Amino acid sequence: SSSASLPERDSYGKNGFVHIKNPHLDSLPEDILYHFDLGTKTHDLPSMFGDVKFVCVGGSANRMRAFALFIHQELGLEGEGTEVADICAGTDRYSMYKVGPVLSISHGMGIPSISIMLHELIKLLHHAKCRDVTIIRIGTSGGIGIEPGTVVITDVAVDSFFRPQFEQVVLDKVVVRNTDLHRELAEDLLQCSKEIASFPTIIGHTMCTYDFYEGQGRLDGALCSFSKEEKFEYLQRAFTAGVRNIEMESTVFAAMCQLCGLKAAVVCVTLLNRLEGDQIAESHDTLIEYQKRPQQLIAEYIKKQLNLS
Ligand code: R2B
Ligand code: URA
Repeated sequence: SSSASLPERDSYGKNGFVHIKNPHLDSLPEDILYHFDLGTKTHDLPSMFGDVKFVCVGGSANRMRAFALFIHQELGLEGEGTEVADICAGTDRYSMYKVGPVLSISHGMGIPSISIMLHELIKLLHHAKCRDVTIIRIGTSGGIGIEPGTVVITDVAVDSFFRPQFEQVVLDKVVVRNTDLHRELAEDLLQCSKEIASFPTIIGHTMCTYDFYEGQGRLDGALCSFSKEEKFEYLQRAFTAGVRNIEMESTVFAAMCQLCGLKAAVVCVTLLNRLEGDQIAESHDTLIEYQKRPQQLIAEYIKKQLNLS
């Protein structure tokens, strides 16, 4: 049909439930969420997860554990946060922590890794009958033409050609999906950043690539098939197209969350300015401090939503 080439997209849920767009799922006698080591027969997912309202995801298992401990402290919950246990301890693919209404999960690096996690997470939220869930990716990125340490809230994720879309290969066809993020959520997060005001925060486009080195125009990989001039010409064009940072998960994250009716945001700190270099050379302590910035912003947002601040 004539609409076949239009990107797939959806509007946000009418009843607040996640949308599972798979007619085959209902006929499964049991759903095993293999990479989480959870399942519908082995676990009571509604009682374990039914009260989840905020899901925060990020690449590293350690950082997502640190985020869970931090949010425990910020929400003023009882007990020692140190006892927060990894719900996915039966697998070392992903880590998952639950702190009150907040779920903190790692997704590894790159589109395939986060995509597997999101399939199982979205099914988990569905099986658990969660409603009105907001999902936020808190991550790291390379900035373009902005001060290192700046936090970028993504308005739209773009691919390596600066197109606002994600191409999913399904069987032997390419399905094109829209990668807009939730505009109002992005604005609310920017407002929160103004209230904290301890680091620069902007809204901009985020470019998502399949590689950290050549795929992001780096001159310092094991392979490099372009000149320094070509690198700068490409990054300059990205900047002109509105791209302010580069990472490796935002397009599939935006596409899947939107199709499943999840209100989603991407909030990444920039570790360097790619117009100044390719290597991440800041001190360990500086990098640790930078990585806390998206966490501080999201903690503030969640507290506001829960009327705790
Ligand atoms: C940001 O940082 C990782 C690469 O260093 C990757 O997961 C990403 O998106
Ligand atoms: N993550 C990326 O994907 N790129 C960077 O330059 C830094 C972190």
